[in-house]
Amino acid sequence: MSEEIKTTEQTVSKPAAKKRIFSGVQPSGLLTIGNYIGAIRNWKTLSSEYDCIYCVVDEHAITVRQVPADLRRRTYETLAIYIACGLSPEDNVLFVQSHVHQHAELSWILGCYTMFGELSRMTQFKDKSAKNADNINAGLFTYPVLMAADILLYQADLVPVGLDQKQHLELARVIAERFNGVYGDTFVVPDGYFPKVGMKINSLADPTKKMSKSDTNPNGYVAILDDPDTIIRKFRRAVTDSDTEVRYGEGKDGINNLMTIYSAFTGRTYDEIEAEFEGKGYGDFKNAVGETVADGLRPVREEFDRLMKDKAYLEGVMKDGAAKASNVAVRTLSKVQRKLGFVQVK
Ligand code: AQP
Repeated sequence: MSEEIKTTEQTVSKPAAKKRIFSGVQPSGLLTIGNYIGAIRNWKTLSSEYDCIYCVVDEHAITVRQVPADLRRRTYETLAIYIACGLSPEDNVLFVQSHVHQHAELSWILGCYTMFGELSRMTQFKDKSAKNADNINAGLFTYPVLMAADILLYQADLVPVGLDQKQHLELARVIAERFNGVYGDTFVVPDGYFPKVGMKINSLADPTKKMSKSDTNPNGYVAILDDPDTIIRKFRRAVTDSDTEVRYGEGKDGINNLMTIYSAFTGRTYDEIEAEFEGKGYGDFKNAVGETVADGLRPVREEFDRLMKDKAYLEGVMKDGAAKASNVAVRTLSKVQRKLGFVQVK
């Protein structure tokens, strides 16, 4: 069963029953519970309902200097985390961005349909430029164009991301609409999918800022692979306020953040959490959050350890995933090139 999406020059076959999802994580550090709650956990939930393509976006990672050996190791690790979080390679396309060269090619083309002013307004560019003042490279500036290429290449209907990527996703929609406006329907205009709880998990060291895997302060983030003692210790140290009541409210960024994390791991509402910790202090609450997160991540860590011992298996997944992804990517890029007037010889 397939539905034909009409374009001016060609029809693209897509399954009628299942819409397509694309998302990815940069192997730019140890994946955090921000990546987990804001993104990967939801990918698993969506996996049965959608046709899912999940990528390790290594080309994005080099917008910030990476140590080659670390980048290589983290690429394997990120893929292993995807699988350990329950994304089976049989039911999802799992691959590495640099293995499908069409991402970079489409990115160049889309860059010619993206305005300098649009990219200048991206808050992530401003934040990352401030953090990497000695390396404000053009890739950091055009990062959202590559992200648009990632998504549009697969004609994705839905993109599950955290709040920090909302602005980039909106730009991807603008680029798709602009291109479609000039050349006729070419790209599916994607919608964002944002989690109900945990759209933005904040740093434990500074709860007014997003938790980031590239944070230079390891107490700011909890890595998915941190051992249980480390996780519990980091939560015990989490910055809160001078109040003592576990209650969600204004001026309580630290507690609000911990309640969001606890809610994401237990499924409990804020009201239920307040009731659970009524009459108890922050210390008890922090311990409970730490233990719950450590327990929740234990199966992921164990499966990760098992997978990392089998590099050949991971490489097989990468190869197979890249072949499947390429099948779609080739078709989209060729359509785009034809529409642009590039000569194609067979
Ligand atoms: N703190 C967060 N809360 C909720 N969602 C988050 N995501 C990242 N951090 C949080 C979501 O995870 C997905 C992958 O993100 P990414 O690795 O591609 O880049 P990022 O958003 O820049 O994440 P980091 O951890 O902050 O990476 P670095 O430090 O390398 O820049 C996205 O869906 C993102 O929304």
